[in-house]
Amino acid sequence: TASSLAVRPSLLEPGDKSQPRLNDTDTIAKEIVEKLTYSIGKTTGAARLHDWLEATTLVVRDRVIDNWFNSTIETRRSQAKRVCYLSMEFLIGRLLRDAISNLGLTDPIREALARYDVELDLVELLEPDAALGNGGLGRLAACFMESMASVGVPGYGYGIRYVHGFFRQEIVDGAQVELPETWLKHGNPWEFERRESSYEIGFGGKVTSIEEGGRTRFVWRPAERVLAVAYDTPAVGWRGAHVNTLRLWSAQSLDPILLDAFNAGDHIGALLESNKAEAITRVLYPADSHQAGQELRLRQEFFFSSASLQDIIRHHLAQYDDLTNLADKVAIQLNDTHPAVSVAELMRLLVDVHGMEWDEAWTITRATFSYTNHTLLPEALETWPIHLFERLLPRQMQIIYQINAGVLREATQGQGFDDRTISAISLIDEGNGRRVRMGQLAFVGSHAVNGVSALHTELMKQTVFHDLHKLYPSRIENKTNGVTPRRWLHQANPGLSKLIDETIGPGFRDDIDEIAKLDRHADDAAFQERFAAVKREAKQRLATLVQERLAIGLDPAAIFDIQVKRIHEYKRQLLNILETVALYEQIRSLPHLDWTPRVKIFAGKAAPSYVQAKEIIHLAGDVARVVNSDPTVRGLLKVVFLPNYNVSLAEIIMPAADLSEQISTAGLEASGTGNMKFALNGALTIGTLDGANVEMLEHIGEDNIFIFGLKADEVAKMRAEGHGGQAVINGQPLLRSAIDSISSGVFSQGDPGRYANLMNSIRDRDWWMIAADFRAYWDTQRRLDVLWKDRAAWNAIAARNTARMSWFSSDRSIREYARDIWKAGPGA
Ligand code: B1H
Repeated sequence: TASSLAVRPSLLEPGDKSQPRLNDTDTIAKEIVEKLTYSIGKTTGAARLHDWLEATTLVVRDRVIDNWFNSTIETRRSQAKRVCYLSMEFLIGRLLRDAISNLGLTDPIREALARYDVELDLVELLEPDAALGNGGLGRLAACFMESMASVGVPGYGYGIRYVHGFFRQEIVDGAQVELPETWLKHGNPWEFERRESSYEIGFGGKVTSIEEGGRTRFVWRPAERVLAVAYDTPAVGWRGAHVNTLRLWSAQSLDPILLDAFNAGDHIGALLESNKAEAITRVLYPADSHQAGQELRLRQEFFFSSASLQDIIRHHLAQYDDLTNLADKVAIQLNDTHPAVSVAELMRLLVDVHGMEWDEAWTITRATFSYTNHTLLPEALETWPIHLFERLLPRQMQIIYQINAGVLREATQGQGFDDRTISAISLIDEGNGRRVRMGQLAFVGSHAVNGVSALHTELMKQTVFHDLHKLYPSRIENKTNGVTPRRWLHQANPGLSKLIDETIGPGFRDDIDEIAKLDRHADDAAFQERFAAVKREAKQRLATLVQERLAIGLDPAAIFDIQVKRIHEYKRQLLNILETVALYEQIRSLPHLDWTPRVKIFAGKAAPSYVQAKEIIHLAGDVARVVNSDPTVRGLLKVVFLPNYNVSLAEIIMPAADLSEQISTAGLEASGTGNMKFALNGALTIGTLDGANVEMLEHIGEDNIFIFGLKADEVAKMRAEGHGGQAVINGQPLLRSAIDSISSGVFSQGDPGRYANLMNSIRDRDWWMIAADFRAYWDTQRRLDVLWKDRAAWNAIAARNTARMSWFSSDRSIREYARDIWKAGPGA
């Protein structure tokens, strides 16, 4: 088990005689007290919990660093290919428990702290949750960092060190209020500033050309320059075998203060430039599945792209002194289009700065980059107005035109495509006031383009990239998402991990596929009971949290029916709320029936400017208030909206779910990853045939997952035929009554108009197929009510979910990327 895992002996530099660190409780206790004394300046008697957190972190960090050096040295020595994962978001959450658990230090640290009456669990809770991301896309990047380290891929995450991560959500009078998040307030022991790794990033200015040896050379003279400074955080793999680096960039001005201006009495003006520079990495845009179109966002994208590429090139030149082999030694993955400007910037660096010929640079660029698409939603596809792009990045704009000319030449001369196809392929959208299409840029600049589930990848070929797919028919491939079982099973659910240990042995911790051995036990009554007991304990923990935070009492004997994710119309929290209202009304009118007790739990943040999403949050809270105070449904129905959903809250919620809601309008959720975390922890899924649900059905089997509703092609067809909601509503009394109640103010006393827009949108267009899917959803929920009463049957299905989810480990995803796209990692 975890405590018997030893950290690898430290190698450090060849010839280093330092002894490997000991990990017994005595040694750890001694080191923690030493840190407390000499690094923090506290006695054990005076130390507060925060001090213990810091001291413990430093002790763990020392061990991480030993392994970090080993990994870095080994990658360099073996000249292994490096994988650079460029992402605007890394939603890594807390790091201490992750590091402790992956290093196998849980028991000695727990015991060492206990000697001073300090509880490790309480210490861990004090660490701020690093929320450098919005949702699934950012969390995927975090799972991938952990899996790259666990699988042994030399990975470098590149992103932005936002001072303010994802906003903190409070609910005030039912409405979402956004508050600034300040994760760096008490410093961050996990990061190391690398002042020696700083790069100048330019914006604006002019491009000139000079003739040089029969060749035109372009020189960009930016009007503004800011400094990108690196901050490195170690990413520890399972058993500490490999430690990778997450390098986040922070913006600084080259001149901290304009002294002339200051001395002339202009004290504010003297700081303007430095404020403007630092603004670039100040805040994370809270836009999920929606393009944030402001100039500052484009600055962020170019800033971290350029800094990362300059770093990659410097590193590569230092080792190989040659750029022609760049693609053999580096793979760069573009996590969505947010770093897509990298394609133009790498061309600029190779051609303008390093003097390479255009054609050779283009071959290398395409061989180096690959691109992951995460959404088909039109409103999320990034495009930038040409005038903004060329004002901010004049040379990159020229390069994009030149790339475009080459691609369009291929399409017309090589393929004889017609005008419509050509304008669909073009990197420039001529229709909407001329814009640069970042998806097209990322696509043509990459040798591989992937979707994140089988269905999503198919739809990519049919929709957004239909025409580019015709031009480059072998470029698109699928890489279904995954989640790391270390964080989402071992750490989040130690009770379940222990039960699995005791049932099939600990081998599943090293090879998650072994978890399939649980399948044989799923029908065993004694095992089912232990499985149910673990679930019950997790539900009790969540119930305690809900009691503390919201003063709502939950009965762990009820079905915990949970939908947690960003609030978005396509994710259809509204469908869930309408079913809740319909159920509430049914229980009230037929109280003598044998209802199955349910707790409906919601959590998630809305983008601050997304009106409908905010109304949905308000409605969930309004419904909760009315339902929870109605004595006629007491013990049968409770509704909870938990504020401030984040990674740490997810770690408590995932193990506590009986039922996982994955009910997006089919064709709109690219993959989903919460669906995987829930099922791995033994929740049953009620869901549509969307995203990775489709593949979960294949792995878990149709008897063990609860699929309902329209399929993607049916949704597309109905939309094309101008489907509206009213006719459907008229034929469904339960739905009609729920909508009428909400519209008439039953849940918003004194403000009956509050949900008029939300309800009318279902009656009129029903764009998200809420009315269309209501009946199928309701029926499936009632089937689950019946199933719940057969405890053995439910528990068997729950256990089979856990047993059959191993394919959704991000280790599998990473091995596929490494083998098919990066040609890197063990065995490459
Ligand atoms: C996903 C985003 C996203 N898809 C734009 N797209 C953003 C788009 O700040 N922005 O501008 C931020 C995020 N995020 C999610 O990615 C999908 O909706 C999920 O289905 C998927 O599981 C996840 C990871 O692939």
